[in-house]
Amino acid sequence: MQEVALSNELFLHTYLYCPFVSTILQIINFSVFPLALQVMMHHAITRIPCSNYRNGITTANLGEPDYSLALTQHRRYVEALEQCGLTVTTLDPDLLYPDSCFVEDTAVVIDEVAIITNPGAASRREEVKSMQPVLQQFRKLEFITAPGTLEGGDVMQVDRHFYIGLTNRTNEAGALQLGEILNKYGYTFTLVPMTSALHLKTVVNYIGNQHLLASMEMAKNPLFNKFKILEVADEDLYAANCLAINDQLIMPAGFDRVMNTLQKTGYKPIELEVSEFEKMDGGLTCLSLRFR
Ligand code: CIR
Repeated sequence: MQEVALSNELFLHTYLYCPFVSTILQIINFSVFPLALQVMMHHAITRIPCSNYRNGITTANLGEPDYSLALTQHRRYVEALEQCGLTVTTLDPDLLYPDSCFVEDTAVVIDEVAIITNPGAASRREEVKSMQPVLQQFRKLEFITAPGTLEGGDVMQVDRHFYIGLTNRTNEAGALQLGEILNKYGYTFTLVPMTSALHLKTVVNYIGNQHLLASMEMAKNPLFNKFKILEVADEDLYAANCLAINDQLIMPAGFDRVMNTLQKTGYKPIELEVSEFEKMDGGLTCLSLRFR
């Protein structure tokens, strides 16, 4: 794994500093390391689901989650992140907040700083408090403040650019606060008005090499014109939330059509069972914060 990581970093440097070689390498390299243009991540933070996890917010209509199965699936998720080369900090369950295993929503972590969010869901707003001392060990902190609201599930990074979804959870004031912080560190951003999805990354995810995995609706959005889009049919929508991490792509198990599309495009996805998180509207990206 370390060797692959090294080779990817070397590739990234060549890509950045030598444009001609980069074009050739990009063509050859994609067949070997489809995700090689992704920035390498080193750390992840996760939180074990709490025993009242079933009391979290959901619109899925898939029945109550099985707590013991959720714990098993969470353990396998952490193992998968470790196999992708990440050092994982796993936090204890937090009984006060049934949705607290979905840590992605509590922060946006960039190389320079961790931005603590202000979740739009009232029942989740205080989740951020216990994340602060954890993230402080890695980064200095900045904050999204009221009246701004923002959840990490609405933030999609593509290299040095960020797409920020405007949803019921993330309002324009919160998105613009994040944008201002990002600009300060030399990143750019685009706001993405959304109609129905819970979060932006519920329906569109960057999986490296200029590829987006996207719902039919997002695939038509002119904001994403410059990407190569792999469309996900409405009945497979849950699988639009795949997790590209270092040289790997993790996808939810049981979506053969999406698996096929990804394989034909050169990916070799790792499947994970996450049924008990789907029941609570959570996907693969929601379960961790990942950073360098
Ligand atoms: C919620 O509704 O907030 C949780 N039940 C699911 C959050 C999923 N998070 C994410 O997509 N980033």
